[in-house]
Amino acid sequence: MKLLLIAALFAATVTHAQTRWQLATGYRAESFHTQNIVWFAGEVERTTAGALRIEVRPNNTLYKLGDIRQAVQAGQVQAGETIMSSLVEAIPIAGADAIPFVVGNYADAKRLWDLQRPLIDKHFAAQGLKALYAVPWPPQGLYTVAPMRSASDFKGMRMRTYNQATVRIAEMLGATPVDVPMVDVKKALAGGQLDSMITSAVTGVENQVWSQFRHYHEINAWFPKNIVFVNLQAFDALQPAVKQAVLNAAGEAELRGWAMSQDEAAGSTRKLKAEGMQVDRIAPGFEAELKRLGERFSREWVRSVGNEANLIFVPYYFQR
Ligand code: PCA
Repeated sequence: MKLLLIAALFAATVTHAQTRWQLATGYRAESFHTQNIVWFAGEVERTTAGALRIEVRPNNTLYKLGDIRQAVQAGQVQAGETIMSSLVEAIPIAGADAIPFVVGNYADAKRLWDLQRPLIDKHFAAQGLKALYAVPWPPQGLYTVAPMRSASDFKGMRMRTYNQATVRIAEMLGATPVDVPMVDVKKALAGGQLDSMITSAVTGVENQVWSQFRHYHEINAWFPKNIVFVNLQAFDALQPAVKQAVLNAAGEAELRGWAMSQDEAAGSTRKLKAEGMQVDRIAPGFEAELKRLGERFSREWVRSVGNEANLIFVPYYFQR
């Protein structure tokens, strides 16, 4: 009896010393991003001997993807993940990884992130947030129900969008933007609501889009990143050793996540082919049209973001 009591008291002290965070994300538990977060959380728990436990809440169950940043900022939930380019209203520079045809491979995506990160850290801190790590989606390709020969083929088509950049691109093509969260793409397709979309091969596989989309064009348009972050006060409240453990695990998660993304890129494209989709490049004329559209997008973007755009793109283009 006495032993039990001691054990209970001990457990109570340990529980008391334990911090618990919840981490909200809008992507499915099976997504490679979420699996990486779960792995990260496990590392944090292990290396802090249970002093910090991070419970991952996927699939929009705690907060919807679009509300996660505000919820973390307001301290309603300690941590979250979102797609960085969805933060452009609060942090314009967060859209740097969703500009068409700037980054065409993972090495350049990494160079871009290295230049973008200090600015993201600064803006996050000013908003009471701390960025932990970011991981790219595989390259963004173009899905269509029918073969496309030129930009004018998109007029009046319904194009699925997931951030402000994809909305602007749909507008430039004369298509109708339809905002569909990643986890609802399959449903929207089954309901016949979409004629095209720009996203990764892995997102196509997760939503089994081959039932509707027949074509996947590998245009490598951009490499958008998901970012994992935490409320700054919650982070600052941790013991120094625990903080360090979180940062170490975040560094590892970033490296691991980039490798996972590359693996997914190749595997998912193979899967799309195996399911009978036609995977190819687009006709040169159409490609040239898309590149011009990308240039127009870049000009608009730089103009709206101002000087911080130079802090990224002057070194990106001129200091290799
Ligand atoms: N998948 C997510 C974002 C980018 C991607 O590849 C989506 O389609 O919403």
